[in-house]
Order: sequence, then structure tokens, then C-alpha cells
Amino acid sequence: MQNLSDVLASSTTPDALKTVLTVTTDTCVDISNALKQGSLAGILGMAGNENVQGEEQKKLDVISNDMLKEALMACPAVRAIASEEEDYIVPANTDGEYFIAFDPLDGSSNIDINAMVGTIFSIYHNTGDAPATEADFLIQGKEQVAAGYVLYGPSTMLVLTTGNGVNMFTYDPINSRFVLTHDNVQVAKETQEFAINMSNQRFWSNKIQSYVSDLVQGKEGPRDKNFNMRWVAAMVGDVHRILCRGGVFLYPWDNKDPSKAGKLRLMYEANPMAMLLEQAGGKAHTHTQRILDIQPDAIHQRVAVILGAANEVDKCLSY
Ligand code: AFP
Repeated sequence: MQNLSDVLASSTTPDALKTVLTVTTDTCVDISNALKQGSLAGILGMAGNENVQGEEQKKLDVISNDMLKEALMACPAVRAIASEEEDYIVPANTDGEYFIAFDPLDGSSNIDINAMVGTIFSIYHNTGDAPATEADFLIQGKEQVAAGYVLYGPSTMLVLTTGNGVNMFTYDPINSRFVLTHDNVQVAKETQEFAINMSNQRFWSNKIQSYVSDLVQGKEGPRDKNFNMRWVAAMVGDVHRILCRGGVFLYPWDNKDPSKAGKLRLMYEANPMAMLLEQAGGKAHTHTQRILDIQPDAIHQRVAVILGAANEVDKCLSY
């Protein structure tokens, strides 16, 4: 069986990027081990502060962020990092060649109920003579050189693309390695499963209301087929289900807070997931454009997200 280093060694991935990926995934194994300790290590609950987006930080958000930050800052190939838990980008090594944006613990509200969470990462190539600035970091998602996530579920899994398809690896704790368990992952074009937080229904646009209403009418409605619904409340878990068995995921624009374009963050949630979905034959859009074409204007920018089975994303956009 092939492991992560075999797969990277047999690819055209540059050595410096291999190092960044190895540092990232090794640190995720440390995060996974910290999560397994749960209450025993006294690391559950709130940290007592808010991140720049006004969200209360859990202790494990802060711990995971510190672990990734420390490991990546010490890696000479890293030029700068950006994180959900850091107000600003953090320049690392001026002569490094990679930017890495990450959500250290996506779905952290699931931690206290011992449910699925994950680390999402997005990597860009960039060089320059001066320390990196936020403006340098604002690169379109289609320029990502690698993207992926580590899912902390019943098993710890790495899902990775370096622009040549999507591979899934399962962590083998006995031999301390990620083993390739699914290669060339593909998402079926059609689906009968959707994911959306229905409690926001009254805040959605009329078009999203009509689309979802047609889904829930099932066989008796205009779609003439029944749809199932699932919601993990951690994007990493919902996207993983779609990569495993298909589906469509929506976190649409809503008018709950008109100052926000959506809930999910472009640079470390939407872009890496969009790259994975497209590499697996799916699609990822806002209500107006392909996510990977968005020119970011801020590191913590939010976007609407409609991603998954290609034909179902098209169907949603047709509303
Ligand atoms: P947290 O990391 O704050 O738990 O948020 C998770 C998330 O950003 C994304 O992973 C989920 O899909 C979405 O929010 C869940 O949002 P709801 O709270 O509306 O269910």
C-alpha cells in the first residue's frame, strides 16, 4: 500500500511544496492526538476571546492554530501564513516560496459534542524580496498549487489535491503514516442528497427558497425525485460526505447580516474546498460566479457557497 510520502515522491510536486505538505500533515496528526485526549487534557471549552470575525474562540481553536503556526513559521519554504484565528497575515521567511491559508479547526462548535471537525488548508506559490503583505496574499483560488483537509472523525483522514486529481489517505496510528485508501476520487454529476442549514430559511433569497422548496417536495414536486438532507455543521464533514457519496452543499447568501456576503470564508474554506470539488469533477460557485475566479479583497472575506455534484450545482444556479 502506498503512503503519503510515496505518492508525493512519485509526483511532480516540487520538493519545497512536499516539505510544506509534510509539515502541515504531521502537525495535523498532533492536533488529532490532542483532540483524542478531549476532556482528559482540560482542552475543551472556550478560550475566553473572540477572533477578528467576532466569533468566540474555543481552546482547541487556539491550540490548533498555535501548533500549525509554530510548525509552518519554522519551515524555510513558507513565506507567510493566514489563519481564521489570526487577525492579519503573518510573514514567515522572506525567501520562502509558499503562502498557506488555513482554518485550524473547522466546525469547532462540534468539539464539545465529540463530533467531526477538521483542518482545512490552501497553498499558493509566491516569491518576493520583501516580507509578504496581505496584498501579496490576495490571490485567486485558481492559482492554488495544493489544497486539502484533515478530517478528525472515527478515523483521521487526509484529502489532498496538488492539481492532478484528489487522493484520500487514512491515518495508520500503528505505523504513524497516512496510507492511500481512495485515489482519483470522483463526484457523480447527479445527486439526491443536499446539505443546508434549514433554520436560516427565512433569511434566504426568494430563489434559494424556491430551489430548496422544490427539493423537499421530492417525487410529488417539479424535480420528480426524492431528496435526502444531511447537515454536519462542519463544512469539512459535509464536503467529505460529498466526496465519498455525492451530494450538494449550500451556505447561500442570506439577509441575516446584510454586511456579510455569506458565512463561509473564501481563503481558507471556500477556495480549498472548491479546488478539491473541481478536481473531483464537481463544481463550486457563489450565486454569481465560479469560486476559484473570485479576486479576494480581504483575507477574511466571506462568500456564498454552492458546491458538489456538477448537474445539481447547475440546477441550483438556474433558479
Ligand atoms: P465553526 O467552526 O464556528 O463551528 O463554524 C463552522 C462553519 O464555518 C462551517 O464549517 C459550517 O458549514 C458552518 O459554519 C455551520 O454553520 P451553522 O452554524 O449555520 O450550522
